[in-house]
Amino acid sequence: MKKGIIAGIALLGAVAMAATGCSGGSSAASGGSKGDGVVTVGFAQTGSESGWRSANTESMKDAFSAKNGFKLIFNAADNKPENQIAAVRNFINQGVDAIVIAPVVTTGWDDVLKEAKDANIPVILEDRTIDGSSDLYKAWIGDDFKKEGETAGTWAKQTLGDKATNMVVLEGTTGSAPAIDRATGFDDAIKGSQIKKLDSQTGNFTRADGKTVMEGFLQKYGKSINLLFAQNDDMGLGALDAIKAAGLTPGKDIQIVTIDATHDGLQAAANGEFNYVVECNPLLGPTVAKTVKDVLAGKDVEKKQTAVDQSFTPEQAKTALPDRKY
Ligand code: GYE
Repeated sequence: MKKGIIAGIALLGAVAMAATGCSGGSSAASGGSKGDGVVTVGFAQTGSESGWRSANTESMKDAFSAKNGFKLIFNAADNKPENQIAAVRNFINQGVDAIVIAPVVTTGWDDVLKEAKDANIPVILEDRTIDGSSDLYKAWIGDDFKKEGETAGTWAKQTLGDKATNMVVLEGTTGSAPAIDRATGFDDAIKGSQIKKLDSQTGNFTRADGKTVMEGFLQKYGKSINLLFAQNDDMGLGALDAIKAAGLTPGKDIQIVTIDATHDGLQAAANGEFNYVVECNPLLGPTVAKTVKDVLAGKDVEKKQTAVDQSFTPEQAKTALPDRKY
């Protein structure tokens, strides 16, 4: 088994991945299929909360296609951890060849992942990470959420940090890795600045909740809000409605920084309504599918495979928009 440190950068499909660490091969040396050449994979998706999620689901379905030798059993858990654990148990009972999970939250995984291990079914995590032993899964493929938060926070500090600034935060799903890590990265980056956090509440990564929570912030703090950090584009887009309804101009009266860089997010930046957008690449399907095949073939795979993300000013968003795939 290879050890530690950055092993290389692989360009796989549309995503540039920086890979670190390495895990051992799978015990399923048969190549995974039950003799018919088709690899059956259960995919436990979070739900359908955002534009990012739609793009991720599409990328996964494309990569795990029949044409590529897969039978995909897809489940979306409506962002309920208990639904997702039930879906994984169901995959185990069906005897699938491999299980892919985009974990809604970081906790509660030990028992069901041990059950998968006992059943000799390899588990690959995509998108979100979990707490607990990394022996319970073969690999994780996703984005660096802490770094995304840091990038957003660094922009905020450089743009507004030397004058008294009142910030509100729309958090993602409580207990999810991106909500936890983006907050940590952002808060670290604004340390020593004059940015004060007035309030921080979950908007569950959705437009509807982003709007409702922003309405509450505006009622409570009125015009004293200068900065909004929305942990994803969708909540920021929902907040735009609330800000306009309050008679304020987004991007001017309230500066806005978001994460994801979906087409709609970049469009809001190009319109001058978002001031800065940090990318989180959802096109992980090809890398996940390759990793599943390698694990089932008994090959060593990189344990941690991280997509490389960019960030966009309004001008850069205008340039990027025509080629944006999601
Ligand atoms: O930022 C958000 C989605 O886990 C990185 O989940 C993902 C996040 C993404 O709903 O839009």
